[in-house]
Amino acid sequence: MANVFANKDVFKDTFQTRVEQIYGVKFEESTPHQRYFTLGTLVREYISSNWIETNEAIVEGKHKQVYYFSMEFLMGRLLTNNIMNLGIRPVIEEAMNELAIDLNELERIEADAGLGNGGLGRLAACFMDSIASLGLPGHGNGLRYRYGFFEQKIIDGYQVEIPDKWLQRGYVWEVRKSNESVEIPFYGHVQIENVDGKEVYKHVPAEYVRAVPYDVPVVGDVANNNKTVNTLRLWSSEPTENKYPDHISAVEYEKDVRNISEFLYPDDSTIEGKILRLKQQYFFVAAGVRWAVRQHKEVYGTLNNFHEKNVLHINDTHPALIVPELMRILIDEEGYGWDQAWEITQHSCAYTNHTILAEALEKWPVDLFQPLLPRIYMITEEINRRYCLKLLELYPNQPEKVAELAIIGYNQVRMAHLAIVGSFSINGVAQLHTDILTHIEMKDFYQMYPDRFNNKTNGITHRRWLLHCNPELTKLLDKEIGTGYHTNTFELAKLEDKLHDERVQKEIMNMKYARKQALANRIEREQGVKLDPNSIFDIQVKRLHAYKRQLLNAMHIMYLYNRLKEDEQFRANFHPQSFIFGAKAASGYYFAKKVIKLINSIAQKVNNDPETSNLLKVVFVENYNVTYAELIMPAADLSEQISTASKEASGTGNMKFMMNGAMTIGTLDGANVEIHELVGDENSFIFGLNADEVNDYQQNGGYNPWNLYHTDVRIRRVLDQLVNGFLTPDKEEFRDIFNAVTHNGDEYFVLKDFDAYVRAQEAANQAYKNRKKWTEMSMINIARSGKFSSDRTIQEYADQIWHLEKLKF
Ligand code: GPQ
Repeated sequence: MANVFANKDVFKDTFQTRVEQIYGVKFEESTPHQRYFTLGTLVREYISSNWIETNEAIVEGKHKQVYYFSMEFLMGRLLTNNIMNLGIRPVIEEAMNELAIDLNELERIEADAGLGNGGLGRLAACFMDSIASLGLPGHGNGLRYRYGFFEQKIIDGYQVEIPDKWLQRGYVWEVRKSNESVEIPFYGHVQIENVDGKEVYKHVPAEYVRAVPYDVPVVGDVANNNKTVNTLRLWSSEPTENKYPDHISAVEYEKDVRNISEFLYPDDSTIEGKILRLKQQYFFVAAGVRWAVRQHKEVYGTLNNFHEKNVLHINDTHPALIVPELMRILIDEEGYGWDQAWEITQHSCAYTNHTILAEALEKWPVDLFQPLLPRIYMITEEINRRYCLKLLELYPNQPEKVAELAIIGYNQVRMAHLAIVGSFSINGVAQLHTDILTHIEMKDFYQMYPDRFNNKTNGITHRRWLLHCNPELTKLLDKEIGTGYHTNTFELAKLEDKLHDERVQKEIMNMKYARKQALANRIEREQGVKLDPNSIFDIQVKRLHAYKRQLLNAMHIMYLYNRLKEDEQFRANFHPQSFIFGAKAASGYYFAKKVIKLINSIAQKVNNDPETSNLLKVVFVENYNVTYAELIMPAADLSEQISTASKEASGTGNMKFMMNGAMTIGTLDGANVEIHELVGDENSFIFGLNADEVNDYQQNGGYNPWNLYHTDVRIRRVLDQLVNGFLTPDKEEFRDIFNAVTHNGDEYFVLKDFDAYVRAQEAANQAYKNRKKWTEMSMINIARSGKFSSDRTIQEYADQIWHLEKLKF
């Protein structure tokens, strides 16, 4: 096919013709949506040849591949990403200009694909981009939820959730591959047959669900002659004629079946043991494993070398059923004996842990698991039995230890234990997190399998989080340090040579001002609050969770407000500061929703007080998502990373902010530790308890927050204001927040870290007044952020875990 993007004239002609052909309207009368969809279609068609070539190159080169299994892929929009990675943006831009079409407007039409909750889902999306951009063969495997992460509205200060109908107008990037559908069995029983004197197990399911794949191309950056287009395969559940249970009607069956890929579970902090979620997990795991197995057999005709040519990556415990599922295929369908099947399985699987929070560790009640997946349960039991025999050797006469470490215990299947036992590699997502895993949370496993554990500090794709979202900074960097950093972010270090160059400093200041203005414009347009780009933009955007301590931020603002109202001198020395929040709370998470209401109540009070409104502004942005983040990340001066030390496994927003020149105000938690190592005390504002201190307190039953309430007048004042009608007429509105940090022991050390946080905030506010110095600090942060490109992370996965080689075309 002729290259329609070869030059602007060819593209212009084709584009207009195709709009008319597809929609049967004159080009001049076509709608922006029709134009967007046609442009997307042309780009997808253009991608096809490289997509085919990539798949051929994998087969011909007999390349090893990774399948990244994840319940979440928070992709955001893809048009800009794709045309930038393909290097065709200039041609399109020029043509659109001549047609008097605003390309940005077309880009804004695309729905934000929000098939994930937060960090874990966005990490998977960044990884997809880096795998393809490094020319590595690797595919995503997930669920095609009909409704993604809910849309958030704020009404009267409260969060209201609205279904996210992202597919309503069609999704231009996906290709339905019905011919590659597979049938996934559920329920029923296991039958034992005698074949040639050998016992053979067979699952006799009561129902099947059809899994239909929708493939989305993952386009790598074409730099360095890279043509890689990998596949993100998302499975949709549909009814099958094959077999459905006799006791329900066809209508009910159809409804049940469609439910499996209907909704993303909107809670990533507490795991709900719901059968639908287990169904989702087995559904996309079983479909994905069949995909990998079928592809492998087509090339090699045997599964003997499956583990030499494939890695099945388990993104958190959600896809851990890969382990018994692959065992089932090898044993029941391919006739392998247990030991060889185990050898292949255990050498195929790798697992990443993303949290140490106990409430987020998945455990499935046996009563729920066994009826749904009888054969998988049986295999899991056998894996457990053999593993417990080993445990018994290690811990003779310690049955309680064996019970504690078993895969099945107290009538629950522990998914983390299953993933650890079944994988050749287990990694944490930042050095501190991995240290906590190996020394505390998974200490016994680490002793058993020291060689399996390793660290892979997270990263973010600089293509989206710098080149795409911050055109001003990109242009400036291109001019000052060349474009080498586009493919090797360590070259950002060159910016340090210009640290004291006043012209460059000025340009950095202008860049920041422009990005702040752009964010301020949207906030004013949508929410009616006017922010001054000369004020400090202090931003906390992430999921709302107690451990992330948005409450600490909010309490500090209340303290600031009090102080500004009554301390003349403080007031005179204070640089205006704008506090911006963005966060979604899980629908059933009562405390998190209260904190949203609190922030909005503070905003009401503070923004409408003429005495302070020039100094202090508070905004809670509505519906924070990937697309909004692209506007927010470049606009920050201060990046709030204030989780209770030890609780945030890594964080990735911290990296996006840093790469765009924000200073971190944060605890020594997750990857903040590594940011701090790179920039030092002079270029970050670190405060509060460290992970060891938090741990020590926790070992000793916590601390007594009442002592702080009674001895720190600032804390007492703010807490009293929560319950005395200061913010809302209803004095009970925030009673439970008051209780959480007092009567209930302040689990997340909000009061304990309050004083340190106030001092760090003061230091930041004062530092900002010296704009020249601040700009140098900002430049140091940009210059040293190269490590946090997910290209670095993925290269480490590829070299040290997956053992992948770059594709040759
Ligand atoms: N994370 Cl277990 C999620 O976003 N969802 C989850 O279910 C779990 C972890 C986050 C984690 O909280 C962050 O600290 C990490 O940066 C992120 O995963 C990616 O590793």
